[in-house]
Amino acid sequence: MNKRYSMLFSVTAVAVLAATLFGSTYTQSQVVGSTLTSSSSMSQTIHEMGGLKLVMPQAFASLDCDKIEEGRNVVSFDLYARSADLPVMGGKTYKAMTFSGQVPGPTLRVTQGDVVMMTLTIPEDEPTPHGNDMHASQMHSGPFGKVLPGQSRTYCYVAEVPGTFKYHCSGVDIAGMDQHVLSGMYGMTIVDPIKGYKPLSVDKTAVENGAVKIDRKSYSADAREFTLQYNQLYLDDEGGYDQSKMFKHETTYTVVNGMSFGYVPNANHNKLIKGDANKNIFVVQPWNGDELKQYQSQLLFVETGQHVRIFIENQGNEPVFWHVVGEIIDRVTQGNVVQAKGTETYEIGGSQGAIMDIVFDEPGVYAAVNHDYAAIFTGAASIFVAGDPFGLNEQLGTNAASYADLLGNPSDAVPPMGKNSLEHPKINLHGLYTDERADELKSELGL
Ligand SMILES: [Cu+2]
Repeated sequence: MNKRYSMLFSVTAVAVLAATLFGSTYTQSQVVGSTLTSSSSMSQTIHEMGGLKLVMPQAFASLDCDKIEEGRNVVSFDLYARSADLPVMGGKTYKAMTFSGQVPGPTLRVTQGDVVMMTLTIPEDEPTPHGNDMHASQMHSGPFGKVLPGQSRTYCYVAEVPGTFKYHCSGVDIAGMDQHVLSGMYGMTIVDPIKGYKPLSVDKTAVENGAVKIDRKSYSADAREFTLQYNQLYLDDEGGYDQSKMFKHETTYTVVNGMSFGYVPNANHNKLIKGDANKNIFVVQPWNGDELKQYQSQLLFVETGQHVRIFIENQGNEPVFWHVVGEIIDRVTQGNVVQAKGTETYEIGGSQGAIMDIVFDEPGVYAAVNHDYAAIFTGAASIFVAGDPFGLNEQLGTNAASYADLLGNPSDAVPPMGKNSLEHPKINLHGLYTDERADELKSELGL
């Protein structure tokens, strides 16, 4: 468990004694919505108290934004909070809470040693305060606290440790934190190692003079990159957050980058591959059609023989048993430490990240799953297509290397560029974005 959380929750046990409590002007229904059905003692107590404020100034002094050492690169990261109804499968919507109008929130990418200057703004019309806890920092959300509607607050930290890290809303001084995070207020920070990523070597075998030998393949650190963030939705019949389901681990949907089955074929793929838009290759097809709305599913395209790096963050409440059907994960890195090589599945616990390096050798369709059947069948199956397994190049008379050139990759699975990133040939709008955010991104992406 993240040390900040373990500290918070052990403190929770003696909350009344150890914390400085204060009254809140926000009612419980404003803080947590009207869907709180559990009267579970401790979180209920925190809600009733209006939140927790932990005062430990010595242990968690933040970096003074006015006193940053010369020579450090400062990266500004501006977020705003926006509650909105966003779609889930079955033509319904749920009561989402977002950073900057999207789930997950924008991905921050920095280099080890950079200063992050994060500013959270809460618009006047937001129904509740919000906070932010960035796991790439080494201080908890207590001193940052809740930011009230109409206000903004900034804090600074040095991103000392490379890897992938969660950031998330800390609720209203922790009250409602579960609701805010499980409704969409989470995102990822990628901290690139100061010396860049390590080259990848993969041992294969080859027959030489009638004998089997190791045939080591080497790949440069430069890779085509993706981000996949896993979470759950726990919903009541009206699309509100159902805390009693969360306590019982009754997942309504499993989401990858905010959506269930967000990376499966859409009508255009079906037309190309099956010759008929309605002949679905994959049976669970949430938004089929030609309109290419931001929510419509898309596929993840890679080349064969290409170094692919996938930044994963488990934002949720359940473990992720990360597995690619038909592949072996060539390397798993956490922080800047290689944890595994040549592994079939790698477990990523809640609020934990990992960097997966894979080379897809054969053209084909590969499903990246959380190999927990409850997760697969509620949304955690994402399709990678390597090379040209359907012979589309011949059909279309193109000599593109793969479908990435023709059809493009979805914007919500593509991280900002880092020093070892290979540029995606084409990027399409795709993601759990509000219409306002989708319009902003369209102009950013030049679509
Ligand atoms: Cu929030």
